[in-house]
Amino acid sequence: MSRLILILGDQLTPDIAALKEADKATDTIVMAEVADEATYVRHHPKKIALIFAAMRKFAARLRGDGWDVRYTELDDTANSGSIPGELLRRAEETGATEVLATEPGEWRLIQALHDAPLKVIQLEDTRFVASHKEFDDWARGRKALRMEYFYREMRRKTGLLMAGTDPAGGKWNYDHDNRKPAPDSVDYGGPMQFTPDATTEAVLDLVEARFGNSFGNLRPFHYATDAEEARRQLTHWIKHALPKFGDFQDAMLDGNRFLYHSVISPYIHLGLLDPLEVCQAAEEAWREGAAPLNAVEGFIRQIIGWREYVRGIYYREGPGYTRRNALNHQRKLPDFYWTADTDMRCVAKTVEQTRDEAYAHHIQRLMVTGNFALLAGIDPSEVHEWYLAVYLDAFEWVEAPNVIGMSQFADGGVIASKPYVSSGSYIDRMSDHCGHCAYSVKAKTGKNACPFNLLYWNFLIRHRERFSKNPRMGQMYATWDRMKDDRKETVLREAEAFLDRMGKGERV
Ligand code: FAD
Ligand code: DLZ
Ligand code: SF4
Repeated sequence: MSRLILILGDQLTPDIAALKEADKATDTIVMAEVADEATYVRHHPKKIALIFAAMRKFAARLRGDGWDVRYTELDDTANSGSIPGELLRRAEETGATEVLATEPGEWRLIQALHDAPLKVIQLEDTRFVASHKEFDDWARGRKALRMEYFYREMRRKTGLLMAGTDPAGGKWNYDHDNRKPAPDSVDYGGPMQFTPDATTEAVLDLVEARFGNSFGNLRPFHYATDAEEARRQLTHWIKHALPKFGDFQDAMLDGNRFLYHSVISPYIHLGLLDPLEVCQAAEEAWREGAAPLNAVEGFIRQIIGWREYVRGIYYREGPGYTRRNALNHQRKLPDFYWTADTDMRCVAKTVEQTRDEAYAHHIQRLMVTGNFALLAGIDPSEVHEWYLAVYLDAFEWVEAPNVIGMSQFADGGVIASKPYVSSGSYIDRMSDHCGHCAYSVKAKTGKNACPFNLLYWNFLIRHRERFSKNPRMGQMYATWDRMKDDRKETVLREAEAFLDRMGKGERV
């Protein structure tokens, strides 16, 4: 019996579940660049280019290995525009009656495959440390699903940074040694820059013609587009940046976009790098004395801890997760998320960088654009769409828990035990943005007051009923209660006036 083997744009792994089950002699691989996937949000052009270039190179590799690959380019005249449509077309072409797929990373596509007018078997994606069942077994019966405990299970399961049954160095978590403020200078030049080859250049031309008007600069394009290049970036980063990754993980600098971050998340998600291989390479650097434990543990925690944990939450919480809005936030996403046209230096810098690179690091996403959206009461589904569109590594299974859960508290506390909100003082401590800003971070009220300072109190007071009993937030409410009444009134009035100006589209 001949079957179709579906490989999606983020399933570019030679031993992905569907391929493992396939038979080279009788089965046909289907890969397709389709309008549905390229437009379900207005993806950053760099993201589309990365995916298409990596897909084309992976298809060539599979052909080289002897597979029959039916690849549809976006501009092919017969292109039906959707994944189910392409499966149907290829089934008619080959006489195949069944499709083997690896479960997609988004409910929308899982459902579309389920509803397709031919038989599609969806196999679990085995590129993760924890299976759905393992995560659910861990989660069942727990009152709170805290990442730290799940992470310890993953350390035990993988044996990463373990000394027998104990954690290496005696502690599970070295975060206490991390999170230093921004350094004066950075002795790492950022990720490797790869010159686009003919395949990538052809994709860049296509993307420019079709998606050139979307938010984001397509060129220059220097990201890795195959497994070999991605591995070179990993090796480069381990050698030159991993040792300081932990120390400056949360820092931000006005003149440096990458600091010591790895910029490998898109490569792992696409399947160009294996998450365990990445962690083992980092562990080896520690065992050889080339990187300190706080850096290596911090990095491994992000991958076998956070990455696995958010995936578990996404599948466990089900298809309605992206529509949650526990705080009933209704404001529209301000235009400056697309234009960078704001006097708030930290926000402008993050949006500019996002436009240019399709990349911002974790603290920019969480404590600048995420924090502002939460403080300002932006509708979380609009925030979710923005994040899903603008980042190279944004696939719903990983993006939604980070945005809806961690950043916007829209899931009501499934992921975060308290909302990630802060006034300008946090940004001032961790970055040098405030020194370049039109607003004053020291000013709590008045014309120049940092909007984060005003909105911080506005947020806490709006949600007093929900959060004042949270043991981790009591101190903040006590500080508010000690303030003089006329000061409280000024803060709240100025915060409302700011939101009003922003809502009218005035420059803020
Ligand atoms: P590094 O800082 O070098 O970290 C190493 C690796 O750890 C990353 O490559 C990534 O694989 C993993 N990692 C770190 N933090 C997380 C996390 N919270 N969840 C999952 N994996 C993590 N990550 C995405 O991959 N896709 C997203 O769409 C995404 N959206 C986010 C939205 C918000 C609001 C926030 C706060 C975080 C988001 N993250 C997302 C998590 C994190 O910001 C990125 O994984 C990280 O910035 C990727 O850059 P890097 O490879 O340089 O990471
Ligand atoms: C993100 C994306 C884009 C832009 N284009 C395609 C495509 O044309 N063909 C394809 O197979 N996959 C694409 N993808 C990735 C899918 O959207 C991704 O598999 C789902 O969002 C699930 O993670
Ligand atoms: Fe951002 Fe406020 Fe600092 Fe300006 S003063 S950079 S708005 S935190």
